[in-house]
Amino acid sequence: MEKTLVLVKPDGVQRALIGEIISRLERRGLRLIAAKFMQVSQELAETHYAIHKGKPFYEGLIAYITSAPVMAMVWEGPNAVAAVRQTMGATRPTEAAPGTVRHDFGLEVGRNLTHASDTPENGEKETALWFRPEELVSWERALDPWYFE
Ligand code: D4T
Repeated sequence: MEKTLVLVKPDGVQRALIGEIISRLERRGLRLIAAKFMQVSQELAETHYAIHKGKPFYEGLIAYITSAPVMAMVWEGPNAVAAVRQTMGATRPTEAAPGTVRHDFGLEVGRNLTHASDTPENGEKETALWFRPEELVSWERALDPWYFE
């Protein structure tokens, strides 16, 4: 089953939107398999955002993600990566479609509330970066056949 890392970033945590965001993913039919509320270390932030090192927004991005706790989660499901990115909306909230998390709650790219893996490969890599294997819970929901074909 495809996996994706989802972070409710510090602005989402401070604005008490953890429940709203989890609720949208649950209602979509995705299955939660790991979660932890944590303060992100400088080292983890730099590894996670290594691809952006050197870009003008990099320092601000690291400061933002380490500024308060995050809710880190792994969700799985068919096409989980595309489904979650669709639920979150475009990176820039003013370009996100109405009904998405970033449209409904955001204004600025540097306060865009969530992170979600952008490819299935990165879903696997980011899951391994943020969670130890024993933190992933393999389980079946009683209603899985009503969500998954
Ligand atoms: P994340 O990784 O946070 O889910 O964002 P996206 O996958 O949607 O977008 P991204 O990797 O292009 O950007 C990572 C992160 O950097 C911030 N950012 C981005 C920013 O502050 N200014 C910018 O101009 C861009 C492109 C927002 C998300």
